[in-house]
Amino acid sequence: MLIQWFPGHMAKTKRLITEHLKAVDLVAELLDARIPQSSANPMISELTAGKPRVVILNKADLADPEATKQWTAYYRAKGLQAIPLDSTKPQSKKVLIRAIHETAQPVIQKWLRRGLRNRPVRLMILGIPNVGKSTLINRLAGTKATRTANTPGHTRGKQWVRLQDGMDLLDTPGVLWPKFEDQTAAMRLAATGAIAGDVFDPDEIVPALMTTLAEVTPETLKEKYGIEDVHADPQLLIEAAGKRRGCLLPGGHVDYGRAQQAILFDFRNGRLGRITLDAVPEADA
Ligand SMILES: Nc1nc2c(ncn2[C@@H]2O[C@H](COP(=O)(O)OP(=O)(O)OP(=O)(O)O)[C@@H](O)[C@H]2O)c(=O)[nH]1
Ligand SMILES: [Mg+2]
Repeated sequence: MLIQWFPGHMAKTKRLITEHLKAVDLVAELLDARIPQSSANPMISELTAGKPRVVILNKADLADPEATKQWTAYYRAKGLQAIPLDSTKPQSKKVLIRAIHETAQPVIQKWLRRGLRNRPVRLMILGIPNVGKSTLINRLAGTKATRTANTPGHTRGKQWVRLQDGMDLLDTPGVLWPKFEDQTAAMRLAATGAIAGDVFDPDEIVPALMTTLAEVTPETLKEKYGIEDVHADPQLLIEAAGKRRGCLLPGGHVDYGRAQQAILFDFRNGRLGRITLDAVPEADA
């Protein structure tokens, strides 16, 4: 599978993030709640070593609430703060500010012991493409227009936005590279839209998506596409879905290409309901 994230690009990203990390006290790691494992950068722990981290399961409005609960518990069991979020909703700001504040407590307490009061906690947002970084920054910091009213903070060359409660947010997120060597993860990233349509082949992605849907939510395939035998060959599942969605050629045969696009559209836009593709690893569940 062709995914364009070259080694040179990766090295540059790593340098940039490492550089930004020196200036922050904590990181917010954004994951896609539908695929927490697949949307995680494989080097995140290494990259952020030593910094408190809050895991944000974003797009939780599109994910299965029960699975999100399990994922939240999974991260908390690992000692990480974790919250589900729909950052398109205004209410998400309050929830997030509270979680960041909690995550920052060890840092704030350490400063207090050293007599440092009123020092703002600096944070940055990290995540793979399309996971919602800009939406979240805008939610926290306001639009560009409101932001420019803020005086840039302490560190030269970096733009900070003062949030409430003595928190400063770095105005540019760290864009992490996705887990493209793991084929299952790559498939799920493409299915959710994290990988642009021109660098993957629907003939690879959609059959794999159908197989996964048959595993995690067979009843959805029955309800939405009228598929009875979810264990049939994925090509047959796609044809059945195409028929149901009216993707037909003049002779009445299914237009397979259009059927694949319709399935992708339905999944990405929540038309199939709230679905999580990644299950919590068995041993840790
Ligand atoms: N349903 C839903 N959509 C979201 C949420 N957060 C972001 N989005 C949508 O996801 C898409 C990508 O969001 P962006 O904020 O642009 O993502 P990004 O991480 O900045 O993407 P890049 O800049 O390309 O790396 C947009 O269409 C957002 O509206 C969420 O919590 N729920
Ligand atoms: Mg962005």
